[in-house]
Amino acid sequence: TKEDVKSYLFRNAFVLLTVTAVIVGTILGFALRPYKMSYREVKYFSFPGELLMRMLQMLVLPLIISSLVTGMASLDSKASGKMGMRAVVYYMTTTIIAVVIGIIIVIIIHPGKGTKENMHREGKIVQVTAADAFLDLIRYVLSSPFPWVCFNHPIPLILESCFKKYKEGEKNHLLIPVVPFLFKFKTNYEKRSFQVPIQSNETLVGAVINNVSEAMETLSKITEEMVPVPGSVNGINALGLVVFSMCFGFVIGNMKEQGQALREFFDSLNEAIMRLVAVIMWYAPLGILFLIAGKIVEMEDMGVIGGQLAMYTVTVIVGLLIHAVIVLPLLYFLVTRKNPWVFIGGLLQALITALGTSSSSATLPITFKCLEENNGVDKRVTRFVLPVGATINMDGTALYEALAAIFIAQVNNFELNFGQIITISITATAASIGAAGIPQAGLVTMVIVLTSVGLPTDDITLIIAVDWFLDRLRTTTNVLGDSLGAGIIEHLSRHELKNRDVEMGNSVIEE
Ligand code: DAS
Repeated sequence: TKEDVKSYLFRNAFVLLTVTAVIVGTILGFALRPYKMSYREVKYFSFPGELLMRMLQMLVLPLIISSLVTGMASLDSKASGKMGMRAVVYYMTTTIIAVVIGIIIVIIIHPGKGTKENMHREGKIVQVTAADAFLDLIRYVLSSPFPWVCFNHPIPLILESCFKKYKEGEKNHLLIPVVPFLFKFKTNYEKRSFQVPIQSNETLVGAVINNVSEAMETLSKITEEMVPVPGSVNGINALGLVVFSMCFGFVIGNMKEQGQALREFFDSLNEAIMRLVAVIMWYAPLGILFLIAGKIVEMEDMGVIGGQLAMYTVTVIVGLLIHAVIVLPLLYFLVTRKNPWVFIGGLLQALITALGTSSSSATLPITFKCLEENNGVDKRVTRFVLPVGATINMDGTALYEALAAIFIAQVNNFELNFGQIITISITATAASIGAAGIPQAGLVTMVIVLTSVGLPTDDITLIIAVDWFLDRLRTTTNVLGDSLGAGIIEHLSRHELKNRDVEMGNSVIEE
């Protein structure tokens, strides 16, 4: 019908606008570089981009809560259990595949040449035994499955002091001295006193929050500070909030009439937030344009980036492309027998937003919109899996961390044995789960991977120059992984969803 044609054009005009924004932003950025803007000028110039970032951040918190509560409330325990299992299996499988791709690619291309001369660095390698590495790993897994350490620009400052301290420590090959230090550094630096889980028990206890508003406050801190604040570091308890929202949703889902008011409240809250998202989406192209242009204006001169770093960048791009363009679409096709490219086409706005913001969390509102509206994914699935996926499922980050660790080994002429490569794959997986969905979080959790095999953590500084760029690419891969995952999980859960529909008389959940 005429209406259909109109809405089709409307949607495509929007995609076109977003793509144009990326192109214009890139051109504008390069065109303005010769003018060598000051830090202050760049800040003013990037203002429209920062505005977009803040608008998205504003919605993330209520979106996570309302979507998880309504998502859980709309499923019965059997369906949510099964869906949860499928999500976990999907997350683990794709993350491990990503890590393997990263490792294979970096070994084949071999971007690191065994000399750090032209990389202006010298560092000593701390040898660790296999037993030490194993202990590290166990301790890491036990002590901080979700170390919500969040860093912002300029990272070198923070890392440098961390590593200095780290080197002075007695057991300098162990990770343990580093993690508490990161947190301590955070507290000293900011003189803020909110709790950060450090020990295993604290992390686990932290999953049960004792104060909802406090947990929300810490979560909003992270998003608030995604706007670069020099040297800011933050810890949050998002896990607690996720767990609370899920429990709450589960309970009101089982409350029959008594729960009706709350179900309707959260449903309507979710709906209201999504309407705000729809408005923001119209502003998104402009914001993305300035986010990209601003970043290009302020980035370091490309001439500084040496041959090895250029090779490394290419290697990461190849790895991410293989995962995002071949593996994930193929997996989607094999499971659903549907055309993955049609699905990915519907996600374009979310992918470009991820590219512009380098944050899966900030992209979350747009991801919701694309999946539900363009791809028609069941809301019970998106609400249930997206908030969790955006925090723990990071294929791009996992691939990147394994690849970067091996690159650093190559640069140091450090022969990795098979056991160490396995250790890297396990810690890279853990580090990607632990990384928060904010800009450059993966760079920080990489400390875990490097320490596990005794590589010098100082060498993270070798790759910082290109990280802002690679971060955008891995974030896009992360968002793609979450989204295709939602499609796959919906397909696998179709029977449970249908049964539930029948049970609920087909009208309770959706409009
Ligand atoms: N940029 C992060 C994200 O939002 C993760 C990372 O730094 O790797 O996905």
